[in-house]
Amino acid sequence: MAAASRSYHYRELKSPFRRKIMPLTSYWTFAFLIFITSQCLADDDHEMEEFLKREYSLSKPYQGVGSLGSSHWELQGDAMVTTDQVRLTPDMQSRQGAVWSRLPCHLTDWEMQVHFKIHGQGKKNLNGDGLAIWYTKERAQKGPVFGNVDNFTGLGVFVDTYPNEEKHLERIFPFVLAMVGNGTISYDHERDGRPTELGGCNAMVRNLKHDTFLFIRYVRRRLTVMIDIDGQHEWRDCLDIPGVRLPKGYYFGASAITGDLSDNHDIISLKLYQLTVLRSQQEEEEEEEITIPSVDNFELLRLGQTEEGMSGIAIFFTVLFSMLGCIFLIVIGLVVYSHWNESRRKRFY
Ligand SMILES: [Ca+2]
Repeated sequence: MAAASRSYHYRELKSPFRRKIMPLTSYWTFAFLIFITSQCLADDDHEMEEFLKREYSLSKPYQGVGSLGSSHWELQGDAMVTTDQVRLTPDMQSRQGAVWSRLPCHLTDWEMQVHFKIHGQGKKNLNGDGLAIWYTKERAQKGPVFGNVDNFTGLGVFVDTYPNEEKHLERIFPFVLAMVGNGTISYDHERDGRPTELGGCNAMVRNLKHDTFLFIRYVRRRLTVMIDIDGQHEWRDCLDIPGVRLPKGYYFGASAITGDLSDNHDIISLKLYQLTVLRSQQEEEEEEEITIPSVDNFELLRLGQTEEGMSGIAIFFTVLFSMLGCIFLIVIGLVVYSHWNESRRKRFY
């Protein structure tokens, strides 16, 4: 039932939450479906409406993208616009490119639909490195994490096409993975981001004839990622994590990088929908301002914050007390030595 409610045709429906007008004869079927759906999707039982937000969306014909000031989107690095796509990197070695929204997003609940394409000459596992979709404080900076900066603040959803860590044979690549950073956590490239991953799924997305999509939904602090890569127009669950706290006012972006191995990393469209969710008065009151990204019950993030908080003040006091201790010991030593020397002299005379 859940799978059925998530299947759709792109031409008429772009989201599982798009409302349809039903003929009167279908009323009872509709009512029955609503009842069943509400029973199946315990978390989706709140009424939702969605609106495409053009200012945060990127689609053909990419008018003005990349030129100064005339678009909501900015190109960075080797990224290029063509009539059919925004090419983040070409299928060439050592390239890095990105496209970034110029506007900070202040929506509480949203949904991003990513239409992308990864293709190249490289045979299986001789291609790299993948692309990333971002909702971060930082924007338009070059770096090692799929072309973006490390120690980022916010959300990253990665389509990792190259297995750097050879040991984990049980994981099939390409692999889709989500990570939340608070500005102090590093992405472990050599381990394909495993130490900091929130969850993920494998996704055979390279060199496909049909369209491939990624769906990122952030509603009521729940992060859901789904993929549609089989050409069936059906969303497949990838990860679903409650208690994800993301501040407002961050930037959407997409980036990609190639190294010794390469691929064409293309964005065909980024469509951002605002979701209006009905909240109870109690929920509204409990809603506090989030300033640092975090994930409930996820230790790594908290550890990162503690380490950061300690580093400045703790190091200062450790050094200060160590120095005071050394001076104290030297003074005691000198006093003992002079006493011993004096008593020795007295005995000598
Ligand atoms: Ca990798």
